Amino acid sequence: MLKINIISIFPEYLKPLELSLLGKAQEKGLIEINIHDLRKHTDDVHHSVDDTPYGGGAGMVMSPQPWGLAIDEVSESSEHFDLIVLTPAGKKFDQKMAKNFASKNNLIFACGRYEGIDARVSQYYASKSNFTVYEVSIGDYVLGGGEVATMVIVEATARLIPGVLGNPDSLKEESHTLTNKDGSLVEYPSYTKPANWRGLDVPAILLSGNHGEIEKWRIKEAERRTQGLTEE
Ligand code: JBK
Repeated sequence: MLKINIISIFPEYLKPLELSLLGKAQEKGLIEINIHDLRKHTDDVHHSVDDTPYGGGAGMVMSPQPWGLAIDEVSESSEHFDLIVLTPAGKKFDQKMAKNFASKNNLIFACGRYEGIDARVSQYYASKSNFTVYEVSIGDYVLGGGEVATMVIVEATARLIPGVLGNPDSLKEESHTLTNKDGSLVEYPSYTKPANWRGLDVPAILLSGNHGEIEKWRIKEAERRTQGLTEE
């Protein structure tokens, strides 16, 4: 079973992970998600989690001590842990990374805020033999912190675990029709009833019953769409 621990200063931000698909997966015992408040691991009266950067500059940096205590607490067992640190400077998240995470037993997500987490946190856990550390970004834009990025990665990862999706055929489809030669996701246009809606017809080929021709048409349309997205 995949155990996911998420550490954040805004644990309530991650509540949506208890709903719908992922909530059901937890009820079924397919995954376990535990959300932790970083501030529980502060000792000062103000529960501060950040400080000014050495070397000067704008913004604040998250202190290593609470992160160390929080990560130690969720990794007490002798198992292997994959620590995922969300940062705009990380490696870009993709479907291949989701498949890798879905094959793991213990994921820990560290959601940074401010200007990031003291670099020694990644350095320290990367040096431990029972840890693999990944610095990951979901894209080149500025977020308030790693919480939403964590939700994206958890959703993309959990749905790849057998039994999480109601219909396992939707995973199969993705592995051929919806992936082009670069490994990018592509999707053909979909239609359902009625066959004519506000004067617009469903392409006749889809009503022909010729499955070979339908498949060819879908691949052609998917490729056309992918080009439309990449050309700008
Ligand atoms: C961004 O994962 N990210 O992409 C991310 C995490 C934390 C802050 C950010 O601005 N982009």
